[in-house]
Amino acid sequence: MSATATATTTSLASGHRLGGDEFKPDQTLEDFDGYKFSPIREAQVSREMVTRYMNDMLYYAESDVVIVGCGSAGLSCAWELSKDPSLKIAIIEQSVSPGGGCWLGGQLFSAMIVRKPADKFLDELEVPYEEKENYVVVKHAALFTSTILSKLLMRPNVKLFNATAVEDLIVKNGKVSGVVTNWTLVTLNHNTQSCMDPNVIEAKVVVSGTGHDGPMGASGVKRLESIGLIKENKGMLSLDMNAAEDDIVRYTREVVPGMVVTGMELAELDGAPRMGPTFGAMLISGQKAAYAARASLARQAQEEQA
Ligand code: AHZ
Repeated sequence: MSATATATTTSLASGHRLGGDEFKPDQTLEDFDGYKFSPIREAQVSREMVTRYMNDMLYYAESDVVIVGCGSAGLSCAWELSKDPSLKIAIIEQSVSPGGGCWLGGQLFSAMIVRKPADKFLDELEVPYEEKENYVVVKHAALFTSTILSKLLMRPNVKLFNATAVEDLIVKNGKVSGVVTNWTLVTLNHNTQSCMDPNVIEAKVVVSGTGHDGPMGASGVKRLESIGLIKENKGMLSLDMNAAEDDIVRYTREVVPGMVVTGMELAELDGAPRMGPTFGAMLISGQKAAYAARASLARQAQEEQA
């Protein structure tokens, strides 16, 4: 063992930490020899996870806003809403991995195109990009997604429940008042086991951002149609980037009392064209959905006082 390694091993024992931001050219592979973790009991690990999760379930059983779907629109909505620390925000994502389609650009290529002026949203998040005349290019869509996710999850008023699916809505007197949830693995197995009942989260506002039709896509507006709260889903139209992005932002709204719809789910509801791999409309639709949710909360508070 080299003299440097001996010195570092000694300092490791006294609590010195390897790594850090700086490149240390004199540190070697041998410096990791003798690396020792603090002891832990297995039951302690279990208790730490379970108490946190159960406390979150208790706390978020009554949320101000539940966001269904953690794609680019749902994430952008959550980011905007989380700026108000008084709001309790739960995000429900059926996949283990949050982010929906925004880990990649079109046809599984890496870069993400965002048309101006939605680059302001990237500036706010400090996501770097290459500037072009009418649009910007983020070198990898995952750079946007990982940045917004990490900043969002650091906010104290946000909880992400992933691997959890929304199976239905709570509706009372024509107002959406929450969601019906289950572990996604259970949701996917309702045809193999009889009666695996779900759980519920009450919410003053539900924001549905489940994307266009697909295995679980557009599930919010499909349910609204099947229970007669909306007349019909017109179905997403063929691709037209220029028309589509403006349409999606314009259509973002509280569709029925207590339920705001954002992102590509709106294309199914309102018959908007798809835009393919340009993401600006998802970011701004998410942002507008947050404003619509806040307006709904304010209106409900007034109604309660009257
Ligand atoms: O897993 C879904 C995804 O992460 C999740 N989701 C869907 N149904 C759910 C349910 N419960 C819980 N019942 C559910 N989660 O919702 C997320 C939707 O993300 P997305 O990326 O598919 O949709 P988006 O509207 O945020 O972004 C669309 C991006 C697209 S699609 C498109 C085109 O096809 O032309 N162009 C763009 C920019």
